[in-house]
Amino acid sequence: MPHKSLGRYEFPYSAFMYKRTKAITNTIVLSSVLVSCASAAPMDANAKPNIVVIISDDAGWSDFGFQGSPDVPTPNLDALRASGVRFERGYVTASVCSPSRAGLLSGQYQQRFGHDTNMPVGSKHGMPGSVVTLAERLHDVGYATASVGKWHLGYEPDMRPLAQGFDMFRGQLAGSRKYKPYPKGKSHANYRQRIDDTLIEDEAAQFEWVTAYFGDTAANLVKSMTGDTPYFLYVAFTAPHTPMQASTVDLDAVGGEPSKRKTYRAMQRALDRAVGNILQAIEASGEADNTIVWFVNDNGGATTNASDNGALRGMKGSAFEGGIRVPMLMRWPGVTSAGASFNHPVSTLDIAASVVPAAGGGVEGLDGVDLRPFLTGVSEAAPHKHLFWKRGPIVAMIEGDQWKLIGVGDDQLLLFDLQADPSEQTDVGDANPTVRLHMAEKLAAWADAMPTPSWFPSERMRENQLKKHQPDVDTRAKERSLP
Ligand SMILES: [Ca+2]
Repeated sequence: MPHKSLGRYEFPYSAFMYKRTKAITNTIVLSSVLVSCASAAPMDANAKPNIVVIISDDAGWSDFGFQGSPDVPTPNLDALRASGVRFERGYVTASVCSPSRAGLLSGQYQQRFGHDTNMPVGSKHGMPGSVVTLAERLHDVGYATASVGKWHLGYEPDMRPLAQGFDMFRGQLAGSRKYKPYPKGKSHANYRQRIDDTLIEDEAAQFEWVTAYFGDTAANLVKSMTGDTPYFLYVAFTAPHTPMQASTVDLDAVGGEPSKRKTYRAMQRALDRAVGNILQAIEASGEADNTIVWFVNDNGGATTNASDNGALRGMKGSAFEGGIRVPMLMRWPGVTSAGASFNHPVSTLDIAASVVPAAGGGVEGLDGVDLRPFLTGVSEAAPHKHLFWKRGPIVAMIEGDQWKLIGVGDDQLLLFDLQADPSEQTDVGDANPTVRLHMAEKLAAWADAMPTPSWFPSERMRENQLKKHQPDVDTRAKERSLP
């Protein structure tokens, strides 16, 4: 395991050179000069790839142009899709924000460290400092690392970004916040933006809208990355998570009568534009050919934000596909083909398992699969034999491309044939008792091997989880009534 230390890393990089976002003018001048120099030099084909992971929050399965949405245009993300692969069956490791991020950033099933579910704002719980993160693995092999946007992985000092492998943090600790600046003179410590670990006292002097701020900040970081130091940039937007807030410009642009859906569409518009800024900065850096870009939504469309989960059953918080199967794109020059589609199940666990070895780092303890041979066609098999989920009273498992088992409480097992029935309408357990039994044993063995969760969902959330997997919750309206 890489050495784990607390506190800021003493990493002599020049890449992340700007210290204050309001010093952007200077940064741009400086980095344009450096970018020009870098572009003039021939690129080393063996150079370690830059790695950019971009996350949206609570978006619906259908709510992107590249997912076929008729009313949510996302031209920038569509361009990313056109230049890389779309994962038709991309899964996150949890149906809610915090454990999903814990799985992605640790590269492990987050249950291994008791992080099964969300923790309250300001809680002492979170992803333990002892977990070796993707950022730490990359940092150990020479990467400059930056986290921008929503953290939501813990509030204690040893759980914050600077203690989890990131050289820099430009974001907030809490899982959501209002989109406009907080006023001066109030605390809002968990919600307010930070520069590393220092609260921005006067947010209005820094930005007007937090979605644009995250995009601009990430784009400026890309511009500041120069020379031989590879970088890992993790950008977690809060859009389109509640509160439902959109700027007048975006509301006017999407048109239509005022409604929650209209606001949601405007929030997606702001998200796509901010992602576009990042992608543009990567292009302008001259290093797009050596930069991996991953885009993924963190969990299913939320019950509260007017998202559209399309044909998938369930929403955020559910083990049905609508809670855990998400829009996912990736561009990896030399590995992915432009416009390709990948049909086998993949997981956000595979991000670390794919990029860390490409960066020359250690993969010990990672739960994912290196997707490169599957994406290049070296292997035609499915990357995963099994994928597992567990949160509160619900457990689930996918086997191969076909079968999905959901365990509800102590006494209910639901079996679905995802190939014949991707919307999970018909429990086929009684018709396939051998499959059900075999999978139940496998799932129980996995769940039993995990430690007791470090904290638990509230009793109300637990009850909602049980209810939302019952057969009578068979409409979107009923799903929405159970957050
Ligand atoms: Ca979320």
